Amino acid sequence: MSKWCVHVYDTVGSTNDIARNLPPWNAVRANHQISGRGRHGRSWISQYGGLWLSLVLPVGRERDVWGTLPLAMGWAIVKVIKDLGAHEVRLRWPNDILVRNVKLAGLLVEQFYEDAAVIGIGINVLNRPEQIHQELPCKATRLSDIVNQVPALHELTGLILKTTEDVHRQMEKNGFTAILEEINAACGWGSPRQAELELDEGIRREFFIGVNKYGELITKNDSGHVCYYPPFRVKLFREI
Ligand code: BT5
Repeated sequence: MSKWCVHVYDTVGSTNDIARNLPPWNAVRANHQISGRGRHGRSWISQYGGLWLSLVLPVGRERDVWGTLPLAMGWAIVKVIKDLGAHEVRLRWPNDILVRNVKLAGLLVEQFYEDAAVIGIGINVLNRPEQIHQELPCKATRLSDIVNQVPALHELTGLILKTTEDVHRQMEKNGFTAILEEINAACGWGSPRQAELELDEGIRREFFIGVNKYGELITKNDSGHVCYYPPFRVKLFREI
């Protein structure tokens, strides 16, 4: 039997702000968010027709979990979308889900308490974010453009809850390393590529190599030096 208790709203500010007051294994879904947010103060367009969902998950007290949780949960969403028949779905470190090179979904993982995480998941399903945001044409896509049969939002929610619960269990049992192996084996990152990293100290161009067991980005710079970046250090990660 599922552990989840789901609360459904029509309009909210951000589902993450409702979920932050709930204990683990509660989930909040809204049809519309007025102030949906992304990372580093960016906004997230959340019209009717998309899936705007926040899950409260229990986490152990080990520091490493925080770096790896967004990737593990991103991988859970990729699995759900692949199972719906979509091809070429992959992760872009640290929290994007892309179809080819355009963004289908994003995750915002926030920690309000030491032992619980709020996993905010935004998936474009029937909505067209590019109608609201002038920058997004060619950068965003939606589920209904890539699968033949789009599940109803409550069904999609059910699939996500089940898969995130499975991945969470797998993480508790075997740690993140096993999931990382699965991501790498299934080409979760796509092919090797050059990337641009926006850091507090400026922009760097480096070569994406992969992700380590702490969820840190591994890159190589022009002089062959290998660098490691935890997600909070990188404001923007662009593939070139
Ligand atoms: C993210 O941030 O990708 C995390 C998005 C998480 C949204 C969920 S919805 C449920 C929960 N409640 C919330 O308030 N948030 C979470 P980031 O990597 O910072 O990407 C933000 C950027 O993506 C924006 O600056 C835009 O360029 C672009 N963007 C905004 N809305 C989009 C959309 N609907 N589809 C595709 N791209 C979008």
